[in-house]
Amino acid sequence: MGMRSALLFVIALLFAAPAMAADLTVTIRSTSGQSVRDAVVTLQPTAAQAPAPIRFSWPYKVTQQNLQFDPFVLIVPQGSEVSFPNKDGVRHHVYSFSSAKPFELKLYGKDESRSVKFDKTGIVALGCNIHDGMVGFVIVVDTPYAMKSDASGSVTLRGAPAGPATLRIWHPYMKAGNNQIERRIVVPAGGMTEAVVVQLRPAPDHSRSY
Ligand SMILES: [Cu+2]
Repeated sequence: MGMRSALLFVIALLFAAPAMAADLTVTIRSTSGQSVRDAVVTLQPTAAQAPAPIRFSWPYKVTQQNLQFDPFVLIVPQGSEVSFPNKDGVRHHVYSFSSAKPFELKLYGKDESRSVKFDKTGIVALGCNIHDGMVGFVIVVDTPYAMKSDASGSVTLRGAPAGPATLRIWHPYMKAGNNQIERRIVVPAGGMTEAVVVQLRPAPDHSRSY
């Protein structure tokens, strides 16, 4: 690349960057003061977005290992193909009754995998016909601004457009309609930090605590 084309390339990059992109950090605690992990935070800007393929950095995969779904909560863009590899020495029979994607993957064994395409947005609760204790969730979204909270209860959505938006926080055990709370916010150009306190029900799956 010559000097002149290199310069043009840099200028093109500068103009390609979205105007006033902001970072939004959300920290989620329970009413008992615990950091809440596995909460799904999504931001839906009110202004129409240019349609672009949404891609997340994590694999679109739910492994069955040690009689659990791993990860417990997976966020994928609408239209994604998710693989369900079995790493256990026993067979699993993965299913969902959720309206966003009812499906059934009949019994399959160790080191076998199946996949499912999630074409509608929504919450898809996963279960196994053989092992009642296996619980998991696939969250199908149509926004690139989506992430689940880490062990410190925190999420940072990067590069969100400044302006009005709807912020949603979902957790499988949240005491709220549809396990979700919703806030209308205005994302400032300089970014923002939100602290949210949520009320949780006890986890029915005793292998996890919140
Ligand atoms: Cu199973």
